[in-house]
Amino acid sequence: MSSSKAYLSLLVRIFKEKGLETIIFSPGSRNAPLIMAFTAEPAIRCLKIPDERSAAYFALGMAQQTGKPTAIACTSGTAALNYAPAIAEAYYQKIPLLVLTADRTPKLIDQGDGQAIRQENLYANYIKHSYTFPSLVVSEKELQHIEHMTNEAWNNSLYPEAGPVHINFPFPEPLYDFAYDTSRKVRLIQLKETTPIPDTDQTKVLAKQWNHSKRKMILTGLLPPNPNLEKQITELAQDPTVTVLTETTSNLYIPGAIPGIDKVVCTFSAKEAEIFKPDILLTMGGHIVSKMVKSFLRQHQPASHWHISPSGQHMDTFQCLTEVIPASPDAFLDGFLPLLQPGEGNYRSSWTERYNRSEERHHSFMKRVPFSDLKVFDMLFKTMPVGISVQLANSTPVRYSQLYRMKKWYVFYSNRGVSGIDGCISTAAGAAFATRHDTWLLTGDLAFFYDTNGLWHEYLDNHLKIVVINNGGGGIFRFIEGPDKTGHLDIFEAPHQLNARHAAGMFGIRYFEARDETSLTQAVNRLAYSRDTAILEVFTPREENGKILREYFNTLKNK
Ligand SMILES: Cc1ncc(C[n+]2csc(CCOP(=O)(O)OP(=O)(O)O)c2C)c(N)n1
Ligand SMILES: [Mg+2]
Repeated sequence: MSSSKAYLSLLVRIFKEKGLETIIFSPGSRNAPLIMAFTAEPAIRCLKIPDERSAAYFALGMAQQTGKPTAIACTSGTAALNYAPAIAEAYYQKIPLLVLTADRTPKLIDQGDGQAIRQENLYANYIKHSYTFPSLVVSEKELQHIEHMTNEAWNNSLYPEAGPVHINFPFPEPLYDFAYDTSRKVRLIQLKETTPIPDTDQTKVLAKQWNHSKRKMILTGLLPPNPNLEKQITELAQDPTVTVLTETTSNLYIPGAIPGIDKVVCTFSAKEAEIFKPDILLTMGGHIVSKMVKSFLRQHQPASHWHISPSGQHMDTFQCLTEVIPASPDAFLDGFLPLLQPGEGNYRSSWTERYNRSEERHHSFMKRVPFSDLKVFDMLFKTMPVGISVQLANSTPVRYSQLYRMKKWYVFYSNRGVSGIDGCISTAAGAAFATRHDTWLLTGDLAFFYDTNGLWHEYLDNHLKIVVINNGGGGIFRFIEGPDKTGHLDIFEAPHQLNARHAAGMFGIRYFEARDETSLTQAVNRLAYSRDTAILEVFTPREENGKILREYFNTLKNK
């Protein structure tokens, strides 16, 4: 192998063989060897996004949709630090990313060299695995070690559950002397994915307990669409002693299930909460959005909480975990369902009745609610085109979405791993780019302005549509208890007079705006038919939204 970095040919070829399709570069000099190595391999698509924070979220959006690792590569220094937010989100949302950071050689760290920080294990607290490659790779033994680490890095990004893996490359100068070398046969280390089979004895014990209980609750978190799981839970929901609570981001449409959890839980008095709490709680999927159901189940803890986790993660969200089921939900329910006997009781109907009461009040409230965030989301979920993917930005968009019974033809995604408002546009852009499928991002204004760099690249196309609900600041802080009692609401809300028109202009994106029901109906249509990426900005009354939402919940609560 000719140059000191020729070993990079091995890395590229192993990743290619493993199935890497896309790598996203951010500009720099130290990462030149990586740029030259990957661009020499025609099978791998090389993209470029200047802002590392945005590039990492874009890669996350792609991997969120493909289920395959997307690679990102940057230069040394703060460039690498800017990957951190998306890496943390990928870690907690279990999305595969290959994070490649170029670095100075060890002798230059803390010695006054530019762009030099301690990058070894830089993302320690939210990375599945971190490798630092040697600065110099010449011997056969060293090459075999590179092969081993490269294979392991790929496999670790997917098994037993997906997540981000980091490789740090201390590159000595010269940086531009790379030549792609395909002479050497590459060694691949296969890791055969096995679906963990639940222990039948454990399943029998659980089924016995389940059959004896009169109050069982299934609560689903963040999940990609899964028709098989939907069928299994629909069967479970036939049992009158079982209530099924789903979230919009669970993408499960189950007859008889409760899709608007907050609309029911907000109505419970302390005494009622004890009646509505389950004896057994069965959870599956990722993070739960509803703050109300979290506080309800933490205060009124079930005797048993079973969590299904393929990697055996002890996610104790309600501080009453009693069982971890190390399997995929499908595999566990396959063995569990045949052992069940339907019970007798009114647990399910007590929840359904309360839900139906709230639904009635919801619809009558919607008929008289003035133009506001609540009304805008109601109209959007009734008029957005069929079959689109919906990316929900954090803060109120993902929360408002929980208040509506969704149509089966929408698929929902949201960065609920760490719930940051800092990468919502970039993630949606990556998802639209990877799928070439109509993707609508519903975002607040602060989240929009925070990530306008998510528009700063050449991979925007007509599949991406952005709806900005501009309520003049962090509207959520006008609804939750606390901020308005501090006397410093402005620090929480960060009010502003900005609009998205100029950002759209800067990036050459079509722009529509709406300020009432009529203009919103027209604008949603124009957005849907726009042949290019487009932004619809909807202005709502800053000081009214929080009051209206509080009045909405009070209406549901009233005896
Ligand atoms: C990176 C990051 N910084 C701060 C927060 C805290 N935070 C949560 S919601 C929110 C306000 C978001 O405002 P906007 O996007 O306008 O949504 P709205 O509340 O108005 O719906 C903030 C600042 C966060 N989640 N992520
Ligand atoms: Mg806002």
